[in-house]
Amino acid sequence: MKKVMTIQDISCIGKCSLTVALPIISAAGIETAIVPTAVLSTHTQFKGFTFRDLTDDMEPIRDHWIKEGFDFDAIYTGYLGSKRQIDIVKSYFESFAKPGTYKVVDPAMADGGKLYVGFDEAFAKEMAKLCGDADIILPNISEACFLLGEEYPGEEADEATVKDLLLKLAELGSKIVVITGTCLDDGSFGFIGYDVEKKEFFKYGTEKVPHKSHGTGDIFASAFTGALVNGFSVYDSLSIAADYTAACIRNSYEDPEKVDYAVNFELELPYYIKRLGINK
Ligand code: PXL
Repeated sequence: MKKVMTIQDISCIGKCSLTVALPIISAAGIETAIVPTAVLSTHTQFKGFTFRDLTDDMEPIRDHWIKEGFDFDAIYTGYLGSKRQIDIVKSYFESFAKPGTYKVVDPAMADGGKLYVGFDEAFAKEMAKLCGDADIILPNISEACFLLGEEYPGEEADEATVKDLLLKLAELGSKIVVITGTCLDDGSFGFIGYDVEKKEFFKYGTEKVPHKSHGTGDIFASAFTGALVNGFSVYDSLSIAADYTAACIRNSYEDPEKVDYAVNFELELPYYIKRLGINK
């Protein structure tokens, strides 16, 4: 069995970070090892959330795993709680990434032009350094701007603006840079990416559903990692992730009993599994 390590928080309620990464990557038929960075009562959209920092556990977990000789097909990082955690994640990359191990960084820290509660620009600068150590980075437009110290052009930024951001992101050092949640010039909604070695842009869009929610970036990154480790190309993995995320958003949009803090990712897992061709 393939094995993925994912490093991010547990928001006990919120359907984001580990509570989506673990079920989605497991559904992809992959053993999923987790490094919880913090435990929150809810994600940070809610007021008054609790926050138990687990930074002090991260190095002992790493050292135990080194002793046990564990290895991984991919290391995927999401929401990290502090600058110190970013440094520790770098040491995880150094300790566990072998040739062929994908390093996927989703710099989850902002949306709608604003940093999530608890982050500042110094944190974003540190995150930019971690992006330099990755193979693939998956920021949304807001995160791309905070990584670069650029002005936020709005969610409806056109393709030329996004491509300009991609070229700047490429200078951080990862091999493939992708901006998620972008509006394409043909009116669809999806991602635009840049392959640094091939010097090629690529893009993919699905029908735009007028519904926005926390956690969709985490669903996208988890579904992408699951597809990639199943042997799909980077482009096909991104497209599967975009289709699955769009299906989750549409499912919630059409659900009269939807919650306002997350999307119905659970109900579309059969679609994701079908796209991966598992359980044929
Ligand atoms: O979905 C990103 C995310 C992850 N973790 C926490 C969050 C958020 C978004 O709000 O608050 C704790």
